[in-house]
Amino acid sequence: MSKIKLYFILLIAAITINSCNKDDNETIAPPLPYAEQYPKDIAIIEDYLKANYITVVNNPGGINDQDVTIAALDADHPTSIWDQKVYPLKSRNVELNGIVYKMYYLVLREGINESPCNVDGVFTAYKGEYLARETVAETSTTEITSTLFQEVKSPNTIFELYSTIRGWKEFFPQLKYGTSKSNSDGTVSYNDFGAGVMFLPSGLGYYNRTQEGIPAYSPLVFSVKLFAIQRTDYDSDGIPSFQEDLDGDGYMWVKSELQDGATTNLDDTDSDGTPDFLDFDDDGDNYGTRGEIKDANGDYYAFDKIPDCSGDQTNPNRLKRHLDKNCIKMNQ
Ligand SMILES: [Ca+2]
Ligand SMILES: [Ca+2]
Ligand SMILES: [Ca+2]
Ligand SMILES: [Ca+2]
Repeated sequence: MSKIKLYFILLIAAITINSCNKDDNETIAPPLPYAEQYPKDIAIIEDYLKANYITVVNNPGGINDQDVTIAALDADHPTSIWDQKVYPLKSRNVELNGIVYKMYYLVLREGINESPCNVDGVFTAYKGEYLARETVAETSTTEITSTLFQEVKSPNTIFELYSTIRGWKEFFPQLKYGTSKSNSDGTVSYNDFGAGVMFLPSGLGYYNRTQEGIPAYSPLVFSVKLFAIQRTDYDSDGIPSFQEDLDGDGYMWVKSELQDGATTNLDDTDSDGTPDFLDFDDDGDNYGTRGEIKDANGDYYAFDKIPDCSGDQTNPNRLKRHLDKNCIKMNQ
């Protein structure tokens, strides 16, 4: 290749990169105030819940088991999601960006196995729709529309809740996974898995970020099936994240995400601002947790056999020694 040709190619590449940057800058508008957007979103969601009914497929072992259809009320289906009693409509309050968001959800079936914590991985089949309020031209009234952006499909990836939208982090710990069976044709059947539907204000979704097929500021409806979970260990200390959930509520947050006005993070042993699941030295004694959960032979204790400072391994209320900064570890 001649030098001139190469130079020309590099020049084109530089122009392309620069123009991409320019485009990116142009599409980034400052986010709308959360306090203005949230009331619109929650009104859309509540109107939607009152104007639509839900049907759920019950077909154990079938690929369509727990598939969800939501459609407008009619003479044959007069009971709204809001009013029906088959699947109690529940809600969680989520404090984020100065707003107390209300997240409605339905647990269609809880599942029979363990729940993921909010920083585990989930293997899920899901369907997604976004909601909008649109004006009907003839009557000048408004109606809520829902648009499918993800048809339900067999899962092929694990989503780490640590990096998903907030609504997923909040909802999945409410479900448990079920059982799985490999079939002779290479497929896998899932049974008794947890399934549910979450109704998310845009602030618990993508907010001002436009996603493929989803406009910015869209309230979202996800129906999900939880087939399997994957435990994580983000601080690589040998203790899975879900076992660093000290108050056992299924959720772990960094300080800025604490809920209900809490000023103390119950999942942060040494109160240094880094919760245990991200802290390689949970008790702040300058000895890494990983080294404190080994026995005299250098083998790791099973989690429920980690002793306290006296060596006790059975008292369920003992303070395990990696969480006790006054425990002298070098002699053990
Ligand atoms: Ca860990
Ligand atoms: Ca917790
Ligand atoms: Ca800490
Ligand atoms: Ca330590």
